[in-house]
Amino acid sequence: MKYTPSQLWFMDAKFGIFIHWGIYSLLKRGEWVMHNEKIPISKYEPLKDMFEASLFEPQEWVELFKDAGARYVTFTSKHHDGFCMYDSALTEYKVTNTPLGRDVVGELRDACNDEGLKLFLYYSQLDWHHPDYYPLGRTGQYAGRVEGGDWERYLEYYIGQVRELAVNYKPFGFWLDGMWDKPDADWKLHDLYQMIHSILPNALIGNNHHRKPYPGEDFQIFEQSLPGEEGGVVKNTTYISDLPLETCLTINNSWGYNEQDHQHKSVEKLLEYLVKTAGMNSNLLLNVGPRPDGTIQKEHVTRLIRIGEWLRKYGEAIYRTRGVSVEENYSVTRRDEVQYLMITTKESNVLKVPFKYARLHSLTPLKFELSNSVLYISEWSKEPIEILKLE
Ligand code: H79
Repeated sequence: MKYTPSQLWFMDAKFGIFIHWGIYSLLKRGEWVMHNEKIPISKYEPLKDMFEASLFEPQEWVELFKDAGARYVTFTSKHHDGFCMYDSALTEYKVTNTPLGRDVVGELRDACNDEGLKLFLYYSQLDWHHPDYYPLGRTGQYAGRVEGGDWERYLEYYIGQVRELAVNYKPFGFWLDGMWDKPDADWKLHDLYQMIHSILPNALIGNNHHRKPYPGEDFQIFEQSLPGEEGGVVKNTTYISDLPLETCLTINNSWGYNEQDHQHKSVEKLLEYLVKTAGMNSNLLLNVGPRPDGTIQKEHVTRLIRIGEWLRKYGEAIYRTRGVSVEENYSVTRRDEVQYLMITTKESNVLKVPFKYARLHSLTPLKFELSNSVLYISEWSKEPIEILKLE
């Protein structure tokens, strides 16, 4: 497959930060709280009058993400609750009508531009708030909407909103989600993608529908598991296309801020994901869910900083590489003629590797010998992941 310059940029970038932030953050129980707790629109809407986010500093977010080694940011412009985090002309249900009163997407775009990070916009095609999202899908039955909305009008609304995002914010790409709520509906995908590409010919479109990519999509998304892996709540397709790949992942088990969720993955685990996704030729999109006040919880900040420290030391094995393979104990990436063998589990001191008598040298201070495609490790380093370079 011949890749466009945007796709090549994307594949080289390797690491992005996902942000889930909206009025659901106020309830501190994740971005699905409206559906999970059967909160009707009449009770949920008033959250917008409480959204002050007095510590929202997009510049600080973006500096942190840059320090973490991320090359791009993907932000929820509208999640399933239907609330818009940008200044849409098509609804009053938006962040500029909150006490915060600022255009969050616009400010984040400016901050990203200042720091040289690319911006992708997440947009939920599923909408638990819009009266024309009808017939209802598999979720959103407790919102209290009257029956009889007009699906054609909803299509105009949502495609119109994506058009606004394209025209007004010119993101590097779009990250769509929620189609799985009505898998058999006509979402006018062809029109949607054509519209985006007519306004922004180079924009990258990805859609988290968990299926084989559709024509017009520029990258393929996997959620909460490595490409091709089965299992978990999300039924990703096991089909891996030729498109650039991206795997999105939560640090704990929540996308939107969840005060009760303390199951944060260790830095070592997160680095293992980064190395494995790179070995699979995929990007990693790692999520943070800022608090309602606009700050990012310290458990996540410290992890991002440590990932950044690691990438500053060993980023040559990740950035601008292509995946070669992922094995039980190690992953391999390459850049032109150079290959990197990254050992993710230090269980066995004897590893069968794909190199014969090659000239390997270590980037991490471990002691090893290679003989006849077998690597004998006599001493591990203290680094979470051992890296050997083959030139
Ligand atoms: O934005 C984040 C999540 O809120 C969103 N995608 C990520 C990036 C997401 N929503 N849902 N899921 C991910 C997976 C959930 C699927 C299920 Fe279901 C919802 C399983 C059961 C309820 C789909 C709908 C399958 C049955 C009903």
